[in-house]
Amino acid sequence: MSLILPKRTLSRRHLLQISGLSGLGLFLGGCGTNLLSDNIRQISEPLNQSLEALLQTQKPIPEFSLDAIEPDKLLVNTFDFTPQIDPAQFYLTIDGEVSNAMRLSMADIQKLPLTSMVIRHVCVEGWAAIVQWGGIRLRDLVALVQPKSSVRYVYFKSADGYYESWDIASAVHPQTLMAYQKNGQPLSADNGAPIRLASPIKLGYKQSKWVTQITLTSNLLPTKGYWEDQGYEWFAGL
Ligand SMILES: Nc1nc2c(c(=O)[nH]1)N[C@H]1C(S)=C(S)[C@@H](COP(=O)(O)O)O[C@H]1N2
Ligand SMILES: [Mo]
Repeated sequence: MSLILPKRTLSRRHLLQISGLSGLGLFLGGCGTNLLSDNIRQISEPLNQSLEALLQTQKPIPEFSLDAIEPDKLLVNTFDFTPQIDPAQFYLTIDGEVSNAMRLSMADIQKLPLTSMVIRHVCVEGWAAIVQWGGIRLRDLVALVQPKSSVRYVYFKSADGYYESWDIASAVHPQTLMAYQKNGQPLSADNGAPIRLASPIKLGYKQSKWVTQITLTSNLLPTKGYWEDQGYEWFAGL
């Protein structure tokens, strides 16, 4: 079964609005085996006002052209091991201080609007690479779960034990993606398959690979991130 969001569903209007899309139907799959369809039916509130105001102020940063991509320069940088995740068994959980916590399959995620961008990835270890990432805007996922007005931070949990936290403004920036493609190809396991963070506004270590859970919170915990808890800067803006 697939579900077309009803016309008057505010979340759909807001999704289209914040994505800068128009007239594109948003189809969400799921056969009642996950929570998606039920949650979609319950969505009736607009994004909270503080988040709406934030979205209005955000400007995209300039991107590179496709011929600027440097395929050999993106080094695999993994602190421990590469999890092998079966995309058919995979679910991304989005929860925390939200009205509609969700569990999305890759099929669900790939039905949402795809954004592609060519940006520079910068690692503190002294290398950088221009990369094309394709995926869904994190702001669209945030809109779907209906955050409470208390939300200030976003936590990301990864399948290798990595964890990260971001400020909400950076998380809902129009070029912060949950990416499942790299340089026009499906993401490889080494680069974070089935889904990872990608953004031109944060250093490489903020860009969690193998993300399994996204949690919206009002507080920053004493554990802020894998590298941050060993002394790296938390904001890590570019
Ligand atoms: N889950 C997880 N995410 C991670 C890392 C990691 O070790 N585990 N390394 C980070 C660092 S330091 C960088 S530079 C980028 C590297 O991404 P790449 O391996 O796809 O080039 O992933 C980031 N995300
Ligand atoms: Mo890095």
